[in-house]
Amino acid sequence: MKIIEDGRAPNPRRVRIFLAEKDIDIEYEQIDITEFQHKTPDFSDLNPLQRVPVLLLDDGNAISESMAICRYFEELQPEPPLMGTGPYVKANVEMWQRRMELNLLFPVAQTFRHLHPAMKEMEKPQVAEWGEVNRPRVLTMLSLLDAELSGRQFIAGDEFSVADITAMVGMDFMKPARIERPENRPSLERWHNEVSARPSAGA
Ligand SMILES: N[C@@H](CCC(=O)N[C@@H](CS)C(=O)NCC(=O)O)C(=O)O
Repeated sequence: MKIIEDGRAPNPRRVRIFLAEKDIDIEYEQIDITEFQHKTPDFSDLNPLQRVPVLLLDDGNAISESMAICRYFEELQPEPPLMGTGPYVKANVEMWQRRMELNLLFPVAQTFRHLHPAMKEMEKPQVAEWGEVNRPRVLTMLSLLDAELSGRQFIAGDEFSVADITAMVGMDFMKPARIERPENRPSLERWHNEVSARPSAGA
């Protein structure tokens, strides 16, 4: 079993943090997406969408989509739970995870992909206007999060979860996306400092 990834990219980082939280050791194979190594026929057989990360199982099955990979390991090793336990908490974690993916990580990534010169070859066509549309969406989400986090420790409640992982990776990816961190968001800063101090954040 191994994970094929590019260690610089945000989605593989989500999976690495998830596995570090669970203390799961796994082989990683690095490919360079800037050299289009994810566009080869062999890689496309594993993931026809040509994206990293991909989890390759010993039986030859391949799983892509970061959350599907995380789900596989959550089922394999439920402790510590990162996707909740019981119907309400599981649904609440999923709700926040999806919000963080669709309303934070995605607009940060779109800003990066459509405005950063380094993405010119990978994102075709690069539509600068679409990049600019997404920048304020990030800031709107961060304001909402600041208000939410004034009332609880983590994104989905009192326990660290996969929603925190997606949110932290999204927020950290603002730097390469050249989106300035907003000032005067004390609860957001408190939360970001706390999750960044966990050993898994360096995975
Ligand atoms: N929804 C996918 C997104 C994966 C994704 O977009 N990966 C990026 C790296 S963070 C990638 O492979 N980019 C290559 C490309 O755009 O051609 C997931 O959650 O894993």
